[in-house]
Amino acid sequence: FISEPHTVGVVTVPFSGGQPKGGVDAGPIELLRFGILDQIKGLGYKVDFSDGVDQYSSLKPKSDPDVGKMKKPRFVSSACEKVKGQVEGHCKQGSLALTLGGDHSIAMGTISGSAAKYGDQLRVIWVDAHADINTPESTESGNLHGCPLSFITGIAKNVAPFEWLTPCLKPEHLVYIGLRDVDAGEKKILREHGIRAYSMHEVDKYGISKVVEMALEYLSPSNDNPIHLSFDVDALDPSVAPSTGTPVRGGLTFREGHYICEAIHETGCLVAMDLVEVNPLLGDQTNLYQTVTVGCSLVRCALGETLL
Ligand code: B3U
Ligand code: MN
Ligand code: MN
Repeated sequence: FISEPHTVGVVTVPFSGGQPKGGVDAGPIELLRFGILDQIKGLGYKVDFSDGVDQYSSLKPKSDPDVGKMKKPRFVSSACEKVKGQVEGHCKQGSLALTLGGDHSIAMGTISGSAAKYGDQLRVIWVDAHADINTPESTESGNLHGCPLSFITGIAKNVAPFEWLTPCLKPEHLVYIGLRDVDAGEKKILREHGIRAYSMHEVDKYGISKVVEMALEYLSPSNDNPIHLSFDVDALDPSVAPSTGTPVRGGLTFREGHYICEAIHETGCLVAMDLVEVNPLLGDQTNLYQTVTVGCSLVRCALGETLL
């Protein structure tokens, strides 16, 4: 398998319903304002942004009471179902699907969308401070941005109102990089399902290049599987990406984050990328500038900017 997209299909998801803080819905607008589309074109890609900046407020149900512990479940479900359709459309046209969030709950949609095209071949690299694999039972916060992977992997089954979502990723087809804030319930899930995780401890111990090498070798020993990169900016250290809802100290450096994107680009197998949890309303202008520009440059590196 070799992915040689000439076109990047951009999906903007101004959505914040998977967590309580306003502002993350303005992430896509800021990334666009800082010129992410022209930057992608500057790398030689065509940009398919035919959907424009989508509105999600119209999907908001009049009433959305908690289901068990889950907060805003109907809103999150319908937003993710819409995202799935868009990402699936881009993937099926042979474009690389780039999704700009929005909070990380939207990965239920993005990965369902790329899996609709690539099926069981798909592999996911989840770069995050958090494991985002709580089930509706294990979640302490009830925030669905902490849960997408339990739905996608089918560790949480038949969850109403997410009937449209069918499990599409085996736990062994997922790898984490950057973890440092994992709930007790999530640790149990990771252990029970034998999920491969490189936390900040492993990044310190082996160095980022070895970690990425091990992750890729584990996921795709012959380097022939399509890869979906889901990048939460809170994986980066808060000194690098401060404008995000749940910053955790001790994260990836600027270069470590970029190295991950560059190495994944080098595989030639990247088919989809999410960039999520940029919240322009948190922090001052300098924080915003830093966070949005680092987001843009991660995307450029995943698309091959640093190739000499
Ligand atoms: N694990 C916690 C915290 C969290 C997850 N994702 C973020 N924060 N960004 C939870 O709420 O499930
Ligand atoms: Mn996340
Ligand atoms: Mn996170």
